[in-house]
Amino acid sequence: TKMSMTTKTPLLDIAKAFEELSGFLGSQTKDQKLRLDNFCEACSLVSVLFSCLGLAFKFAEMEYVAKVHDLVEASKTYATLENVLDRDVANDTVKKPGSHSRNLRRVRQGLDLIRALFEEFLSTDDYYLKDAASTAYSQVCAPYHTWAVRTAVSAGMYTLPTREELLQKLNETDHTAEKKMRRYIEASRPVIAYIDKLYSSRKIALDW
Ligand code: 1PZ
Repeated sequence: TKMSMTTKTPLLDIAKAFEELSGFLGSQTKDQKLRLDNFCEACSLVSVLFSCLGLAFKFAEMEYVAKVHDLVEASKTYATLENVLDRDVANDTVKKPGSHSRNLRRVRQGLDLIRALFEEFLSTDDYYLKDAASTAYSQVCAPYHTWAVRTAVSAGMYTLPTREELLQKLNETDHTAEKKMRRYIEASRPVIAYIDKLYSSRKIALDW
């Protein structure tokens, strides 16, 4: 209905938060930098999606939330994403397990996974989410995950809710979800590209 197009839902909050970030990046003058606390706020909203995925993805939720939490802690010391990278480059800890720059890279992969998942979701009307989720995962995350993690994820795919169940949990219909997912897909792209550039401009390859 017309009402639910504009009703406040988790998906709308997520789309809006990323539009704010991408809007900021688009309007950015030379010395404005993306603030880490603003970035973390948007990333935290994404966590609600996990509560819709069921117990099998509890581990993914804990992993994602822990990484975002680490960046929230870092935001008390580092004002911007650039500051985080610069510090880890200076200390040679960009890829060190648990470092802020490594956790930022992981969170970025989570954001990209959701983008890919929404794209898959919109390109089919399958009753089960397994194929959409598997395709998104294999494109975005699988290349960087260990065999053990990939195996656990592919087993978990069978336990995903159905399309209808997911929409219901998100308080959406196919119709109301579509526009919000598209908004996230568009808004997350420049944010993800911005993060990638933080690494590549410092000569850090993105193959991990
Ligand atoms: C209908 C929706 C279906 C979505 C299915 C998506 C399944 C994704 C499962 C991802 C499991 C990740 C498990 C752990 C990965 C870890 O190896 C790395 C370790 O990083 P390290 O500590 O070595 O630096 N952790 C991560 O990559 C953290 C982020 C993973 C979570 C991303 C998912 C976010 C999106 C979920 C969609 C709602």
